[in-house]
Amino acid sequence: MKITAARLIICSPDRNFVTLKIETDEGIYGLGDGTLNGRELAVAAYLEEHVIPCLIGRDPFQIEDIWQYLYRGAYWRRGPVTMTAIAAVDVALWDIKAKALNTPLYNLLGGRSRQGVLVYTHANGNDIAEAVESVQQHMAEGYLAVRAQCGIPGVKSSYGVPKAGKPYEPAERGLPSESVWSTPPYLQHVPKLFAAVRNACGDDVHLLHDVHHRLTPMEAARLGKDLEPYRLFWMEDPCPAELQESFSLIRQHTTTPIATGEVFNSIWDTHDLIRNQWIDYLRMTIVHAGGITHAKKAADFASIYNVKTGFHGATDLSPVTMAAALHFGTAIHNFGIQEHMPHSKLTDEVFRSGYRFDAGYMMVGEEPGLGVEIDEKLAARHPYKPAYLPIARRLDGSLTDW
Ligand code: KDG
Ligand code: MG
Repeated sequence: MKITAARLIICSPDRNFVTLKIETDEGIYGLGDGTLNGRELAVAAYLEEHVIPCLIGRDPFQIEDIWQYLYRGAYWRRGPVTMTAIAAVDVALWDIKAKALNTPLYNLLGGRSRQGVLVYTHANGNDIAEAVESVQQHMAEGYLAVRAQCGIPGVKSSYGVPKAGKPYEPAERGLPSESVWSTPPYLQHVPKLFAAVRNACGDDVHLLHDVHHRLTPMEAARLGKDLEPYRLFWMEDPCPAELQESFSLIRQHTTTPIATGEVFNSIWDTHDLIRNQWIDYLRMTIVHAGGITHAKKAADFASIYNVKTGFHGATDLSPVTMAAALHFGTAIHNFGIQEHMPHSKLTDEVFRSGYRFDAGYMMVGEEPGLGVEIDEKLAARHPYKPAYLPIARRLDGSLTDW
């Protein structure tokens, strides 16, 4: 089999997505997601100008060799743009191979290890009462695990809280909006949120919280300790992770489990965190970390140290990535949980997928490959619109991590 063409479908069915379609001489094609929220066209240009011309004529079954060719062959390594572009190619090749062998993708990753993939979704509210109600609503929908975020008194546009009753979507049209951040009220308020949620929702639901990189290691240690009575499933991204040893300090002080890595793009971002057992869950995701080929190596490495996966799955990861993550989670042994933020109706019309939600779990379909089709005509009716993630400033005006 030979790759005969590869092209990009860039569209905005309620939010922006970059999708790579790779075609072969046998009429089989594969889809890969190349969406990097707020930086979409950088990946598109990388693919268009530097990757696609090198793919034509290659054997799509040589997934490992093509991965190494795009990674080592570029000389310049890593980075979110490069690794997202490589992921788009990699996932499309796995899709092609599974379709050619007429089997669902999970069968190429070791076969089925579990019936369904445990997922968590997002609950949020402007205040604690609204957030509690939102957790209860998601439990009523069947979710067994829920992330809870709420507005913090005195903090404008708190992370994770939707504006004007819309579903939560951080990227906004126009230049980046500015939000305000203040750590002391946040540290006071979050334990109160989880006290109220546990009290109203009982002991059985798994509760998660995303700190979104905003604390210092010592502040995160304090928060982890204060949350211990509420037995969280995890505290996510407690502080920025460029300095992996920061997590040693958090770990010494708290038994609240820790998840990190949604902004990682390589196994090299994770190895101190994993081999020192400073984290419990790895958030690094297929689309931003070189695809299935690289994520499998990271997950296997993590498995030696009892670290499980908890892949990123916000709406900026397209249904193509969601399907890839679900096949991956169905197959690997050290799967932990998968984030599931449902896409809009329009997104799901453009990307028709075979997966479905059932009583707290996501089930992959049995279609060959990923089980996702793209409606290119509908996609063309929703062209790309520039949008950016917000930035955050402290009360004194200085820039901080959003
Ligand atoms: O593009 C950025 C979002 O995907 C991110 O802010 C969402 O932190 C996030 C999460 O855990 O879903
Ligand atoms: Mg997060």
